[in-house]
Amino acid sequence: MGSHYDVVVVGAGFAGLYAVHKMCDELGLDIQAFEAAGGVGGTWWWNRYPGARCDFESIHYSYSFSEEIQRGWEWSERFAGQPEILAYLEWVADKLDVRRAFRFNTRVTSTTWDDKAARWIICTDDGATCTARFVVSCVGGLSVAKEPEFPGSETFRGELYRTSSWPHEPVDLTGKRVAVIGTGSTGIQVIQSIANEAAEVTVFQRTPNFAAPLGNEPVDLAQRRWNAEHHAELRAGSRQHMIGVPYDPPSGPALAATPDERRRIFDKYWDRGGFRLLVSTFSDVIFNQQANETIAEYIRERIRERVKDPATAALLCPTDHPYASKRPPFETGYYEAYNLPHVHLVDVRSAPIEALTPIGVRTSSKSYEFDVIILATGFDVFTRPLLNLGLRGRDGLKLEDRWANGPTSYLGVQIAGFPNLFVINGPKSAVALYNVPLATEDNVNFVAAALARAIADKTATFEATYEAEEAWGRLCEGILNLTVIPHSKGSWYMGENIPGKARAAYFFAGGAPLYRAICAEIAHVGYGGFALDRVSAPIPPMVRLDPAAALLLGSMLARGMKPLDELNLDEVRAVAESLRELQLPGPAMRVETVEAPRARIYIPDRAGPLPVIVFYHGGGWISGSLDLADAPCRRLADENGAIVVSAHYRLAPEHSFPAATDDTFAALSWVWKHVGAYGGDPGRIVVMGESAGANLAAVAAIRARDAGIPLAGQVLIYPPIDPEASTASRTEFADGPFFTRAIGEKMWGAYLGGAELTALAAPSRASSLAGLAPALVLTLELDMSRDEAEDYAGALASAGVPVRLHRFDGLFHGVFNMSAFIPRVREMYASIGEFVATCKEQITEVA
Ligand code: N01
Repeated sequence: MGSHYDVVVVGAGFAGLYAVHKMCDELGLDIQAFEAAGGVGGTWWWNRYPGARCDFESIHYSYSFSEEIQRGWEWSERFAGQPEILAYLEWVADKLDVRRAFRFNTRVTSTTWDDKAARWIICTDDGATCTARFVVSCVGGLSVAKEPEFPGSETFRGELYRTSSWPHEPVDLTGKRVAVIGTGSTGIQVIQSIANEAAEVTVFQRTPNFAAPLGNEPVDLAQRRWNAEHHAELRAGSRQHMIGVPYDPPSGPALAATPDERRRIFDKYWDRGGFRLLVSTFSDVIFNQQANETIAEYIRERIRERVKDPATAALLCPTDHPYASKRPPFETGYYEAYNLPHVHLVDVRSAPIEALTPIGVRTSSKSYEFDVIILATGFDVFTRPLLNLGLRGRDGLKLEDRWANGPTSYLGVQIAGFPNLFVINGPKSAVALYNVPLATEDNVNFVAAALARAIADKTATFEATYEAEEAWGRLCEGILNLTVIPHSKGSWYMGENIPGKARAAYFFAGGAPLYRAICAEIAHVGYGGFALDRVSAPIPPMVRLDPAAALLLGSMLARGMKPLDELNLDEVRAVAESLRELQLPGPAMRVETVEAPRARIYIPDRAGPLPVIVFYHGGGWISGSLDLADAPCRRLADENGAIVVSAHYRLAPEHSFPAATDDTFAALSWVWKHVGAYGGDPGRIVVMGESAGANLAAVAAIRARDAGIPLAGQVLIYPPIDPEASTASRTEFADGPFFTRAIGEKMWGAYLGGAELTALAAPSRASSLAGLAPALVLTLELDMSRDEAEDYAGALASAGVPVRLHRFDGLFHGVFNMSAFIPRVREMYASIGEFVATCKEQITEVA
């Protein structure tokens, strides 16, 4: 068998060039790289069709890993055309001297895992075979054209071109009758570019697209200077942004804006060009169909303004899918092309193309004659390029069989059953909605670190586990289902552009910052979810997140949220108050305030006497306020038909232990005596708290028992119970998500202020828990205080207290205050509602 390498890399696009550089020059590995094309460039080598250009600005759509490369190249246009991008990649390849690793014009035909040798056997179309310990696929997602569905292409007597394998020699269209089939990003670029060159252009459109202006222009000297001076901050901004470009954040929800405000914002970003229209306008357009319709109608209006013939304009206006549910295309004079007398639009939705004929195109209603036909019908995205490598994994497992029901992967980087195969920007990676060069660098860096680890540890096999793949697949699908994307029809986003291809989540739509944070966590915990020499590390918490919680965390990361434990006291307090923006607004109702003890009393408009909830806000005893608890208390009052008393308590460190427990118990005592005057039933008081407030509620329940105050129940929403608890969840979720062990320890420290730990701070230390009010304990899977709370529920049950324990999967500490963004918080309210309703009855033990 031929030669033996450490790594085989396949592909010489953005990913392949950087991967070879990283692995050869930084890891010192012995590499063979293959490329089917005759040179470097990947997609930019193949797609030479007229008008091909990028639609992320070139200063962002370029490598960031090398200061020298970044500073050494100057872009002539904001959005460079294909020749310039190709020239850039050729220049980079020379600078890095990576061409020597490649065999060009060589296609990989089979890639087979040899379990005994723990190596891949790679065969190429030149008849050669080699082996490698690792294979790194850099074949790209949009690199295999979709097979045309219509017969007869071989019979056409004119010139037939596919955009994705456009000739290297110039194609002269002057004086010719040209057909363009397809109006995706590619078709749109072709049509606007050839409209003035060909004698006639006939566009066959099946689905109109929402195209918005690209905003391309030459980059002048002043702009170049400015770009050079601001590279570092532009790149930092890009890495922080959901799609990897430093664009403005959106202005809140479209549905909260007036029509005039919406118009102003849409106009602003329409004029500025590119993806800004999607990402800098309104936060809800990608998540909410009604909000989406506001931007969709805006684009339709602009199309109608630009296209003179109303019937043509109507045909060009999409009505069957939400904006951005298909990958949005960008244009320069596309719609104006249809005002030219020799540009015609044919609707092939109503009369589909049946065949290409010797003279042109035949639809179900008519035959057309052409000199040239251009196919811009898209790609078999993500899966086909990998399937074409002829992959067979462990025990001869064929990738086709593994993916019979749609692609699976962990992070888009590995596929279970295919050890030591790494994929850059594979299916279920973040690349589809992430500036490609940066997405590529992130993936290559992750893979290079994994290889370095495997090599250092002499690990023979490095592979994703099936469980991790499943968890990742659930997260990808769950996030996608929160967006309007699944409402598209025929989009490559969902695999629907290829007849017979599985409809699935083909990519991770949680945004670049979250994707990067997840990858970092996975690496940090020793490659959680991967098996090294078949020994697997647990799937890290962030992969197990509820999709909505994941998205929220992603948007916090995008806004530059620092870890809570790195914040000072004022910052922690500001973060706690800012959580109000994440809450669903509470219903309007009568609210009274009392000053001693300080409290707000929420009084629903119902006939009393009503059950009573005494609520203590969270905030780690050092932050939070009655304002933070306002919306939840309104909702609790409304949903439970209860008087809710939201009790103020003094905060640490200014007022350390026992100030908070004394205040909260004093409030409870006051409620017991006075709530009748507000329509409450003192015989049906439930004490309730969230987080640190739940700790105070648990202690108040003990003090109430000891003082002879009857309680109907206690609701402890993810309570911290004991600062010295030594539990598995404390270790597993020490780094979050969101709430960390370090901030928990700081909060406990501030609260106790050096005081001796007693049952008044740690309720599990009470000499007896017998006789306490029935309890509902709500815990969260991904919360470090989970186990101590569940242990406390167990201790209550052992002491004969009726207990309900309800654990919520995928959620992290603090979510009770995030109801507007995490729909499943509703389930917490429902659980509380059921408990409060039965508080006077016998509660069965479920702990
Ligand atoms: O492919 P597409 P693309 N009869 O799948 C039509 C990237 N890109 O090559 O929508 C008639 O979007 C099909 O119609 P329908 C970018 O990510 C980027 O244009 O299925 N029509 C559609 O109109 C982009 O999303 C840039 O009804 C048929 C078109 O062909 C991705 O590549 C530039 C048909 C295919 O559109 C793919 O874009 C170019 C049939 N039988 C591409 N079959 C940049 O600017 C298909 N169609 C960076």
